Amino acid sequence: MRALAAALAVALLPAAATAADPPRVATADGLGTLLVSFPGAPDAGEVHAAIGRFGEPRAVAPEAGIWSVRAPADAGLRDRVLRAPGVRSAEWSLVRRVDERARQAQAPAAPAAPLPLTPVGPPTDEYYANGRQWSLFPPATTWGVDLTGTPARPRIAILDSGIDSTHPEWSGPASPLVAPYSAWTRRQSAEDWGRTGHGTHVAGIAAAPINGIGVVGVAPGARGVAEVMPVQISDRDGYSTDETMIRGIRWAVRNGAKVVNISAGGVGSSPAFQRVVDWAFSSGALTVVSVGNDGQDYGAVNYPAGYRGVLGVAAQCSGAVTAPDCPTPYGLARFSNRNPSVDVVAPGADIISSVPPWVRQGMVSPGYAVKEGTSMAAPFVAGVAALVFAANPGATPSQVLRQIKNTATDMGPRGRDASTGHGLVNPRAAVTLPLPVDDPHEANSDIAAVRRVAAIVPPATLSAFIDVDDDPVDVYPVTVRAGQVLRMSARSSSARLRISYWPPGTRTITSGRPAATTRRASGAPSLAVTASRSGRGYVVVRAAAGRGAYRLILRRSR
Ligand SMILES: [Ca+2]
Ligand SMILES: [Ca+2]
Ligand SMILES: [Ca+2]
Repeated sequence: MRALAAALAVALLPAAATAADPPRVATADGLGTLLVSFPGAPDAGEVHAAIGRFGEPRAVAPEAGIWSVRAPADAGLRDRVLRAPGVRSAEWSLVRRVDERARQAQAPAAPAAPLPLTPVGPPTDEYYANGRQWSLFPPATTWGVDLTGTPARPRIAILDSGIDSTHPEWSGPASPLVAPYSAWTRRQSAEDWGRTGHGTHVAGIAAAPINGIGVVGVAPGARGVAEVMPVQISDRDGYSTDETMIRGIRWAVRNGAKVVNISAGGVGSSPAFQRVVDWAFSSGALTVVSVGNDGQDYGAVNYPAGYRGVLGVAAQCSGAVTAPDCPTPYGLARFSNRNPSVDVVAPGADIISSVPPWVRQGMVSPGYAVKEGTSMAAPFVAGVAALVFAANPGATPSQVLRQIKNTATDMGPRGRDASTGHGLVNPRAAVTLPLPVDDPHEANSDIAAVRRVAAIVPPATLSAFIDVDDDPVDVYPVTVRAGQVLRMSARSSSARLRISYWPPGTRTITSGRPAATTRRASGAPSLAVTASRSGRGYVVVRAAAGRGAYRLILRRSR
């Protein structure tokens, strides 16, 4: 197993952190991993019958119908697998990379202008008490230790290089670490093996315990109260693949994580990965992802940040002006990607947190170092998400996702923009304001996501939420009979909608054409269609503009 990691690391060698590296297939010994998705959740026998001739199928996330085959990475194979019966999608597992910035060799940035020390209550943890953790104090944030008081906080899974369980923040009988797992070795152990201690650093930002030493996390971990799950998905050099990430997400969700942090990404997307994100969302877990450090205006979208239903996080600067990264105090870091994957901004430059003892780069004292990157911003938001879940028992990922976006403080151009999304995350508002109503049908952006949802039998009236930027498509399975007239209408006061109808047998609404669609988008579209076939049809509501609640009314003749 170590050999696998070593072989992969070698194969991936071009490690230069150039902007927007092209998509790269993760290969070792000329073999690649083809991620294959099926409708529903077929069993091993069915999968073997479909694709066994291409290689031994391996379960990756069978609950979401995701399997893989290892095979020679040649272009023709994917096409052949795609033609196999029942296969919905097939893509090579691509390489991802942690979103930590390599700090320049020059002297570390001048320390931030000393922050006025606010008397903040109990934590005596050194770097909190002396104000070094600027990201937890005004004017950067509205976070306060009082927001962490709710006793039961959900498990946060840190999908990364692992967490150093011998570190004073993470060791001893009070250690909050639970259910460690390595998607590389498949063992239930996830010691940080990263050369930069990336995972231990990310974990500290989200959840370092209040224990009188070192640093304080946004949602401080504590055994039995706010637990932290180390899931190893990256190799020693910070590289990961779609397959290891999907295995990591599966482990996290099956072991009770409510928040999944991924501080890594790369270009190139996959329907199979989207499906796993949807499955995690429907299973009650919110995925928080860094948007990447390529720093390009409207540059290529990185994944998993770009998938629907994940919270994409960009990086905020501290009060210290460090050209060229941070020309504006508390502004957006120049390295932070600017594109539609950005949902919110959080502190991501000059961030001190825990690291394993061998890490020297950026070291402030043994076991503590400063890093920067959107990698550091994502776990801040993961911590906020955990606090929102804690303050609202029973909250769904859809509610927590929208709460964090709705309560963010606008930055840059007015309203949502591609550089800063909805703005700077506002922990106090997110934790203390009432949650938005649930969007109970999510995740429902394509047919695969609603595969296990019972079909609606008209007449029925549904309430849901839609957003042209973040949640533009809702799919509803509906029972129809040949010859029946199905009448669909929607009402929204804030979004312009379009309705379409797709007949039984449709596999995806991302290609092909609907059987019928409204001509124009409006606040009150309606559509009638005579079903030509009986079975499970699909009513699709799309937002052409705006966002907000809507009602969908379904009726049928006879
Ligand atoms: Ca601490
Ligand atoms: Ca804005
Ligand atoms: Ca929706």
